[in-house]
Amino acid sequence: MSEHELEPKAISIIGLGAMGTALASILIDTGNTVTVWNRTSARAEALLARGARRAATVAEALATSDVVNLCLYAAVDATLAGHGAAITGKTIVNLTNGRPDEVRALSTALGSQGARYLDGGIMATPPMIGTPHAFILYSGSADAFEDAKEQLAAFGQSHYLGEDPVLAAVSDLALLSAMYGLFGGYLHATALAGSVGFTAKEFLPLVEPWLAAMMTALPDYAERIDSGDHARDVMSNLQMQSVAISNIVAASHSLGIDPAFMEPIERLAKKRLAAGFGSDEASGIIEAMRGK
Ligand code: FVH
Repeated sequence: MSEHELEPKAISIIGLGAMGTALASILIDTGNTVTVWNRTSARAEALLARGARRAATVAEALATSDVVNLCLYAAVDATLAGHGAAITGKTIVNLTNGRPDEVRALSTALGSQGARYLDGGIMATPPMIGTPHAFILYSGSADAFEDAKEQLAAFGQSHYLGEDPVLAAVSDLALLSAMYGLFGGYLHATALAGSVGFTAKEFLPLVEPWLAAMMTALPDYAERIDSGDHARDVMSNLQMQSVAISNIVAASHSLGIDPAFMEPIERLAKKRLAAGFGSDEASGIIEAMRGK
C-alpha cells in the first residue's frame, strides 16, 4: 500500500439509485470493501461486477460494516425498522434528502438503539461524486465523523457543521432553495423571452452573464441581512424594484406565460413596501419572509 492509499475499510451502502451507485463506485475505486443492498436487487449488478459484495438483506448490510451509508429516495425509517440489535454500535450515515423533524426523530431513535448518527446533504449530482466540485454537508456525532471522515472524503469535500443533526439537512434544503430559485427564475425568463421569439440558445448569451453579474451582489446582501441595515448606501430601492417585479407579473399574464413563479416575490415586496421600507434595498424582503 502506497503512502497515499487509505487503509481498506468495510463500508455498506443501502440504496443504489443514481446517487447511491455513484457513492458505492467511488468507495470501490478508493480501495474499500463495499457491501451493497438495494430494494430492487438487479440495480446492484454493475457494482458487483466491479467488486462490491451483495448483502441479501438490510440486516446483512448492517452486520457487515461498522459504517453504513443510506442513500434512498424515501423510507429511511422503514428500511431500518426492526433491525434494532443490528444497529447497535454502528455509524449510520444518512445521505438521503430529508426534513429536519424527520432527521431529529431518526437521530434520536438510532441513538437510543446505541448507534452513532451522521446526517449528510449531498451538494452534487452523481457524475460529480469523487471530483473536487462535489461537497457534502455533515452534522451529528462528531466522533462518528472523525472516525469515518477518510472514507467520506472519497465523495468530495466534506463540511462538518456541528453536533446538532439537523444542521446538514436544513443547510441542504437552503442551498437547494437557492438553486430552485435560480433555475425557476431562469425558466421564467426563458419562457418570457420565448414569447417574443427567442430560442433558449439565443437567449443564453444574455441571461448567463446577467445572472453571473447579479451573483456579485450576494456579499453586500449578506452584510445587510446580518446587520439588519437595509437602508444604507441604497443603489436599487425596493419601491423602484417592486414596480419592475409587478411589470414582470403583468407582462407574463399578457404574453401567455404563467406568472406563478414570480407572484410570491411580488407579494413579499408589496408586504415590505406596505410596512414602509420602499426606500430600502430589496435585501429587506428577507424581513417580510421572516414574518416581520
Ligand atoms: N441524483 C441527484 O442529482 C441528487 C443530487 C443531490 C442528492 N440527491 C439525493 O440522493 C438521494 C438518492 O437520490 P437518487 O438520485 O439516487 O434517487 P433514485 O435514482 O431515484 O434512487 C432512489 C433510491 O431509493 C430507493 N427507494 C425508494 N423508495 C424506497 C423504499 N420505499 N424502500 C426502499 N428503497 C427505496 C430506490 O430503490 P429501488 O427503487 O431501486 O428499489 C433507489 O435505491 C435522494 O435523497 C436525493 O435527494 C440526489
